[in-house]
Amino acid sequence: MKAVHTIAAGAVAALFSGALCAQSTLDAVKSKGYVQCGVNTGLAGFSQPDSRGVWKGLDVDSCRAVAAAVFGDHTKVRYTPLTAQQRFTALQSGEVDILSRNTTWTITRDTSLGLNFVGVTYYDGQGFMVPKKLNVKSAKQLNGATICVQPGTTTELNLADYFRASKMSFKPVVIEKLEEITNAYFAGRCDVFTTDVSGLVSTRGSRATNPADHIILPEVISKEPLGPVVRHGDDRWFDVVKWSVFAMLEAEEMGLSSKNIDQNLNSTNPAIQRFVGATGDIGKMLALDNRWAYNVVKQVGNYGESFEANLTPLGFDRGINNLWTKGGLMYAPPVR
Ligand SMILES: N[C@@H](CCC(=O)N[C@@H](CS)C(=O)NCC(=O)O)C(=O)O
Repeated sequence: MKAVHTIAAGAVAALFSGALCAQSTLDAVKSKGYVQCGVNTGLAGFSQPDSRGVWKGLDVDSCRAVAAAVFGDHTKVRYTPLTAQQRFTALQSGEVDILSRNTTWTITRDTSLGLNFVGVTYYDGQGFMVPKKLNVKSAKQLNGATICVQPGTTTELNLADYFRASKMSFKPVVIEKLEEITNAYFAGRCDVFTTDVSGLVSTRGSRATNPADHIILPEVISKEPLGPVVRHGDDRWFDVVKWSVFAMLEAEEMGLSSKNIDQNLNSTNPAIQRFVGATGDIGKMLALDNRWAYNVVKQVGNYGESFEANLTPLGFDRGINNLWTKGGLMYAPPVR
């Protein structure tokens, strides 16, 4: 018995020393000089390269916020476009440091896939889009419909649940690539395209020949809280990513923006002084410069600025993604 105990204790000690000696993601990111960020292959408003090849969007801004916090330079990000099916393996294998790609926080992903969701950057739900000419007014009229859906998504699972619960049948057309699935839908190869409502609004606004020819049905059949994700087992990196994202929300709540944060560097408000790093040592707690949050807001903007720059032009309302102080769900824990 004694020998067994000794071996077990030795194994545990070895495991611990291995874990403690392994280079943390923050150290690895600092030494390579950039954050490798997994993003969508091209979803307007969330992550898409512009005509000059510069990645833009709400999900991209989470990556830029981390780079601003870590390096004081929001451009120190490299992007890996990932389909829904590729995304978790890319994060688990270390190919990317963060996954910021319209990914729904679920218990399965948070536990058995070995991931940590840092928070929610967009509260969403699954919907259905149909051509107006089909004259469908409700999802309850979709019995027997051909439905375009992407594999490896919560969308696929919710779709099956919803039709079973409603005692309806459907014919799935399962296509992995966004480009191909939207082409299939717009070419009439399926009657319906289903995904997160944000994905529907985005693809309708950016890819339909005439957006007004397509309607999004009133039923929202699921909760899809979307947010950035990191790997299990690296709490310091988890903290850095989490607070970089929270800083954008906290800034909006405090009335700090990229336009006015410089004027606030000499604020007499103690909460603002701490936030911009004029007092206290919050930066040190994160192993970052004390100007980490200032850099996020100065270079990337607050959450509302990102929303307005990326989503408002596509017709998105703040809705439940407004701050809790304005009737929405967006709430950052205190930066203190
Ligand atoms: N939020 C859902 C769905 C996310 C998702 O992948 N949606 C599709 C439709 S907008 C997409 O982004 N496809 C792009 C691609 O796979 O390249 C999830 O996390 O499973």
